[in-house]
Amino acid sequence: MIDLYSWPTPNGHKIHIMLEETGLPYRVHAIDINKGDQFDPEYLKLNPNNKMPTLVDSDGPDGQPYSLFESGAILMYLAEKTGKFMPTDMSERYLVIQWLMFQMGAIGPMFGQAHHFRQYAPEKIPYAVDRYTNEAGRIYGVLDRRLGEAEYLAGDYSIADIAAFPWTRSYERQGQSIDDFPNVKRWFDAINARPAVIEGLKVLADRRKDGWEKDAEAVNNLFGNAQYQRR
Ligand SMILES: N[C@@H](CCC(=O)N[C@@H](CS)C(=O)NCC(=O)O)C(=O)O
Repeated sequence: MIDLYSWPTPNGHKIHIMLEETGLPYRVHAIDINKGDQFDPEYLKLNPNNKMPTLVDSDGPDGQPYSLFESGAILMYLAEKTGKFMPTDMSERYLVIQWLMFQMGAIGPMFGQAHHFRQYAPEKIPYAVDRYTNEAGRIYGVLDRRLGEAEYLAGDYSIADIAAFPWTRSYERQGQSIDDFPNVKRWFDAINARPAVIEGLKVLADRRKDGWEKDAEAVNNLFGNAQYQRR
C-alpha cells in the first residue's frame, strides 16, 4: 500500500495525477501546510525539507517500506515501479528526465516566485514582479517551442508532462496569457481532459480554502518565523 502525505498544490497534484494514472492503490494523508503540519517532528523524519509531498511505499524495492520526498524523485519511483510513463530505452528515458529536471529546476521554482511576488508578498516590489513574470514568460516560450515540435514534452505522454502540467493551470497568476502560447494551450487541453487528471485534481480539493493569505497563522508558517526556526 502507498501512503501519500500531501496537500492540493501543484507539487501535490503531480503525485495525485500519477497515482490515478497508474491505478496503484493509495491512501492520502493531508499535510496542512497552512497549519504547520510540515514541521511535525515525526513528519520531518520523512521529509527533512518540511515540505510536501512525501510518499511511503509499504512494498518498497527490497520488499521493505520505502520513503521518498521530492516530487520529481517520487514520479521517477512510481514510473519505475509500474513501468509506466518513463521508457526503458536509455535515450528516450533521458529525454523524459531532461524535461522532468526542467520542471524541477525552472518551472516550479520560477513560477513559485512569480506567485510569491505577484500575490503573496506584503509589498509589491516592481523589480521582483517583473523579474519573475518575465522569467515565467520565457519558460512558457521554451515550452511552446518544444510543444511545436513534439506532441508531449518527451514525445509520448510521460512523467515530464505530469510534473509540468499542474504548474501551468495558474498561468494568469503568473502574469501570462495562454493565447500567446498556442502549442502549450493544445498540450494543456489534452492533459486537462484525461480522466486520471480530472480525478487527481479532486484529491484533497475540499481542504483548500480561499483567502488563506489573510490568515496570520498561515503566513507565519509559510513565509515567516516558523519557516526559519532551526529544527
Ligand atoms: N521541490 C519540492 C518542492 C515541494 C514544495 O515546495 N512544497 C510546498 C507546497 S507546493 C510546501 O510543502 N510548502 C510548505 C513549506 O514550505 O513549509 C518538491 O518538488 O517536492
